[in-house]
Amino acid sequence: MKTKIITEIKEFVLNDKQNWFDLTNDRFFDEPIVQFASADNTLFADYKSIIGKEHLTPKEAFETEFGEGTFQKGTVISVVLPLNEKIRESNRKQKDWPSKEWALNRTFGDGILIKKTGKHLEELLAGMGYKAVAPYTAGWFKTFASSTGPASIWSERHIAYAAGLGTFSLNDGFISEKGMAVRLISAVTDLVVKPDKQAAKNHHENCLFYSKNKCGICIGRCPVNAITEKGHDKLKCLQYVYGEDSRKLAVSYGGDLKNGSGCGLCQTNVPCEYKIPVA
Ligand code: B12
Ligand code: SF4
Ligand code: SF4
Repeated sequence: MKTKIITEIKEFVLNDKQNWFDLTNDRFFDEPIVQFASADNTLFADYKSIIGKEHLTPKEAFETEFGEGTFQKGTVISVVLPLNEKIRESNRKQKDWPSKEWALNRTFGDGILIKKTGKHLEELLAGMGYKAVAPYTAGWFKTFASSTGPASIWSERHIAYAAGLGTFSLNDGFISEKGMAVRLISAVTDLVVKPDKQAAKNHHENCLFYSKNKCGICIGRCPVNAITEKGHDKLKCLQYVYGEDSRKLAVSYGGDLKNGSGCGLCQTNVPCEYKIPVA
């Protein structure tokens, strides 16, 4: 079952017609990584205190979609979508605003393919006789204001952490085997499979700043000083990444006003851009 799901998701992402960027003449996303967490993983309950009581457990997410009492046991499938080299490369040179490639990926890559992959997971599981919901794609998905800034009721990075796909970092970004310049999506299903192991000793292990007491290069990459040795100022970041200037920039490049340009300078031209930098 696991092999079939992994193979199908890889094929879907690599062959989907919308996973093609004329500007770079290449894909938006390269081959994904797919891993599995048990819905019983105690981390999901811990997230109620780590993130906020609004954050859903897999059972709550599943039952929000399919109704109370529908979930007994199951699995959370988490997918890492690595950004293509050409998009990453274009953003490495940037100092203030993201490159055209990065900004247009927000509209035509992130804006379409993250959710499409989630929907594909749902359809794939349905075809195998199981129910599945990708919370990020659901009509009831929402963000909320937590005590530390904007958060959501289904944090893809925390889900990926539970599936053993990587860890967090100084700037909050999730560092996977394919680095930080990745996007994430997941689904909860009532299919039960053997979960992947959590290899990390703690939730910061893949970041050089915490593991080796060095680096901090992302601090200097941030154009609005939203990153310091104390961490990431989400409100400063939010204003820059999705503020009015970012929206205007996205439109000037031919992208969508609503999605804005993003930024991601802290995800490119850094040692964790496309790999785990901790040897
Ligand atoms: C709200 C949001 C934002 C907010 C807040 C970000 C944040 N840090 O939470 C703002 C607007 C600032 C933002 C900015 C960006 N975002 Co955003 N955003 C989201 C969204 C919608 C929800 C995030 C969420 O729920 N956060 C919850 C809070 C609680 O997370 P946190 O504070 O980082 O968590 C900390 C604590 O839990 C703490 N902690 C303390 N004790 C413990 C114990 C344990 C065991 C653990 C695990 C953790 C822990 O460690 C964590 C890290 O410091 C997600 C999509 C999704 N549904 O997940 C995308 C998402 C996080 N964004 C993404 C991206 C790409 C961006 C941008 C690069 C913009 C762009 N596209 O150009 C910037 C990058 C900013 C940065 N340095 O991270 C990607 C992340 C990819 C990655 N590799 O990390 C996501 C996952 C979208 C996606 N589907 O791929 N974003
Ligand atoms: S650039 Fe360095 S300090 Fe910043 S997240 Fe990456 S490894 Fe950690
Ligand atoms: S996304 Fe941009 S504004 Fe936000 S922390 Fe990273 S570099 Fe700074």
